[in-house]
Amino acid sequence: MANYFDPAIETASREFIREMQNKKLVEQVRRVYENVPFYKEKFDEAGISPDDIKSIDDIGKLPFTTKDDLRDQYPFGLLGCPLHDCVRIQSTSGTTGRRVVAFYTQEDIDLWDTSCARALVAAGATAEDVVQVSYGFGLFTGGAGLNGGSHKLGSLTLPMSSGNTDRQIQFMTDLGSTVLCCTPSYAEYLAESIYERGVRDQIKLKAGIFGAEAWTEEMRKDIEQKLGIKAYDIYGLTEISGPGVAFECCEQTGMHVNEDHFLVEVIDPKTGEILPDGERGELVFTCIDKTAFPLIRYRTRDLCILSRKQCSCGRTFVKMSKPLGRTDDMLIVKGVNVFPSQIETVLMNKGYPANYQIIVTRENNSDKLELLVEMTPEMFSDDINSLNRREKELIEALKAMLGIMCKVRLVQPNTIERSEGKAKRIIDKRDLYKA
Ligand code: DLL
Repeated sequence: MANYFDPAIETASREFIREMQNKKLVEQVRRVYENVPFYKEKFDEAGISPDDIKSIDDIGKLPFTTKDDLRDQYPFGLLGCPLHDCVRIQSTSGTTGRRVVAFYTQEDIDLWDTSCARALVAAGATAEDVVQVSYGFGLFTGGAGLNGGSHKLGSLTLPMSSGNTDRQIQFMTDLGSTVLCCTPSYAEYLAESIYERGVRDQIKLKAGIFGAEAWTEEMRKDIEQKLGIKAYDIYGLTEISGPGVAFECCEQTGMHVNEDHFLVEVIDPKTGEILPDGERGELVFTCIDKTAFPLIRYRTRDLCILSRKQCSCGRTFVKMSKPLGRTDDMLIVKGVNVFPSQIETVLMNKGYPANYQIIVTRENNSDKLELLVEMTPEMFSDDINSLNRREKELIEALKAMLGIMCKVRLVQPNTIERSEGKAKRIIDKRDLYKA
């Protein structure tokens, strides 16, 4: 039987949702025009005044916000309120290594927590549950988001963060965790570790909320079967708040977008034209009631399909498909966003040529990032010690840039295959976007 955290909103009529969105959008557009010089300039340039936006039907008149805008406005240029009204930042890596820093007021955190509480309830959680949050804590939004949602719901919350698998399993068995929140690849790894330790009969899990990276229906079935749970997808991004922008319900056929906070569109990534429901395109979000980081028409670079078909769970919020790909070359490795341009920056800084290959694999449910790097003829030597030293130096510089460990293999000059067209720099053997 379906359950809701905010029944009046989650099952509201489309007319009610539309009216609420109209009102919030009109107010938000005025607020950003008055408070964010970046938006004033952007709207002025596009010849748009806040008076031109009378309802959500006018959304197409507004200019997009892009990842490049975030980079150019780093760190304070998109703030929608005085800095002293903010209580938190969260962050993620951006293109060319510059971080995305998102700000939150207490009200922004409250609406984010509510979004995550809705996701938990949709996965069957109640205040009686023990929620083990094994997403990373810190600047990454995963831990903070689900932790906040679980508090809001009143569940007993285990803020485990990721890693330390022995401790994860010990708490899971000793405290009787019933809901697990982590990346799908970590869920797979935990499942296997539980079997290896022979404690499968001691776990009480009934549901899992897994997201932050692409995962397939095959992975879902595998995790569900191994852990004896229902596995739910959850979507979000730091720029828009974090996890909980959209969440799956009992139907498990796409994620309901929390439309009272986030207006969603799918556009043609080439022309910017709004596409009808059912067509695949780039997801675009507008934060209609956030204050500190109020992005307007933010282009996510995630490719998706929207559906407004009636859902058996009773929720009326639009559903987005699992992300079906990206418009850029961002990789998500161990839940961490990695841009090839970050890797290239490190290589250039260390004097290597731009002949490299990034190979991503998944072994024993754990992502592995390997980098093949060509040396210049001057660097090349058959002294093993000097090669080892070089590899170690690169591994450390990459760890500092990306936040994760990768393997580096230095290869002789002119050994990486040259391409006649676009260089094939990324070989992702995981094949995750086939949902
Ligand atoms: O990954 C927020 C999050 C945390 C979502 C925990 C769900 C659970 P970022 O680090 O900013 O934020 O990365 C955002 O991750 O644009 C997508 O490309 C990808 N992504 C997030 N959720 C999913 C998902 C968090 N369920 C980027 N399926 C997004 C596929 C996802 N990709």
